[in-house]
Amino acid sequence: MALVAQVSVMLNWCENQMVKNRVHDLAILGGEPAFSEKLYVGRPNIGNRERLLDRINQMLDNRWLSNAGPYVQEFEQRVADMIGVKHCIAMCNATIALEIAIRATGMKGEVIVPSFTFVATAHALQWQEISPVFCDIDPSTHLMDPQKIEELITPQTSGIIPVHLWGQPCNVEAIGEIARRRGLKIVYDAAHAFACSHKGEMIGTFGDAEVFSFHATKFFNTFEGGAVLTSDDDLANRIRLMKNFGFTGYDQVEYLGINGKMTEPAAAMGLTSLESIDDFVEVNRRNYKLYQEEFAELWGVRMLNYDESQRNNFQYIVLEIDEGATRISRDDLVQALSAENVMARRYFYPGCHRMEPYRSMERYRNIALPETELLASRVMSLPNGTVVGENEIRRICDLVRFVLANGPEVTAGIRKRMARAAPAVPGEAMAPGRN
Ligand code: T4K
Repeated sequence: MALVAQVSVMLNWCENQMVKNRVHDLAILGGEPAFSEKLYVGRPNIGNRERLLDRINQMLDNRWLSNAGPYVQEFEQRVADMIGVKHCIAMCNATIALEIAIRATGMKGEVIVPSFTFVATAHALQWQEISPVFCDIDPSTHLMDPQKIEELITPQTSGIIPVHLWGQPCNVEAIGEIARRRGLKIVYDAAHAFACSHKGEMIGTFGDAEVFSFHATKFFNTFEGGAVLTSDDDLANRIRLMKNFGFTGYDQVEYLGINGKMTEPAAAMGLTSLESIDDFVEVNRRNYKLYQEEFAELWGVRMLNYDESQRNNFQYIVLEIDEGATRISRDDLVQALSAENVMARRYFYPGCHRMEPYRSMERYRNIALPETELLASRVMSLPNGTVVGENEIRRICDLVRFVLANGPEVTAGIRKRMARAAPAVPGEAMAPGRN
């Protein structure tokens, strides 16, 4: 965190001549919102509409809407080629893809996962009555700490699900070595990491299998969608059968299966998104560089940096707010920004272990995850993608600076308003769980 004087910043924006030079100009304290429309984290990127609609029309003419149709097959082939794996099995979403990969790799008993992740990572295990064993993170990367994995292994441990959080690669070498030595399976949750690489190899090629998410909020989407990638022929075959009820032919079922299929419209969107993927990444990268420049010298704020020697999708703009230095909490900053229609998010507050069903379960009662707890209290994400440009980003950054420069006053103003609005209800202003 670089040092910079805590000076009062006057916001003087070209658009609408919006000026905020007193704290009471902030929308949370009664002023006008800086943006007339909400700026979301996770606004979908849309590729070439004409191409998408052509594909959808073709699909309607063909009357082939699901069940391994031509678009799904083409999409799977293109993704497998792009990543450099033998098999890509497209699915309806990444949560089901994780569940199927977990089952197909034979995980059971206990599986080690980070708590600092989207709750789907843990739920994919618990849904199958496999216990997630939460591992702490390395605070510099937010990724699961391999040294701590080893300490959590018991005779019941069958696997590890590390998460390439924010598109950053996990320490695949150290985790792979532990798994080999201790006879454990690895399925990487690569929900954030499509189009990212590690030491020149694409994410999607590591572990027994990797799972991408193509949800609407990801920089690359198929509306809803996901995929399992693997180069293991037997595993791929099991996964293909399991995502289609276990059918091996008409009227013939070989496995307990489920319905995890991707639909043709989703694959049509995926093929169209693939045609624009380089543009999406370039926009994210350009925005990321701008945020980086704007936040370079902001006392008490650390922005997560990506390793630019590797491929990255630069989707997530992640800040850590050190309240001791900024004199305003992350939660108050997020509230102040939301009132301005900058819908910053507290991904991944409060950590899975503090969500149900885990927080009420005996086995998680005395769990110690100090780095996860600290990070969950500090972290926030800002909007990125094709819906924000230079003007919006400079204004968002001006707002962040303005709020931070007036931290104690903003905090006091928020408390005063809260006390007036709800004098009898103590506690958090923001609901935990959804952040
Ligand atoms: N593993 C990890 C590490 C993950 O992050 C995720 C999903 C998964 C596994 C599971 O993947 P999927 O099964 O979903 O494929 C969102 C997404 O729903 C979720 O996919 C994603 N991670 C997570 C990080 O973010 P929420 O609860 O934040 O969604 P929501 O509805 O609040 O939307 C986020 C923002 O996006 C909103 O502020 C509005 C905007 N938005 C959303 C949608 C759906 C739009 O502007 N347009 C839209 O169509 O979970």
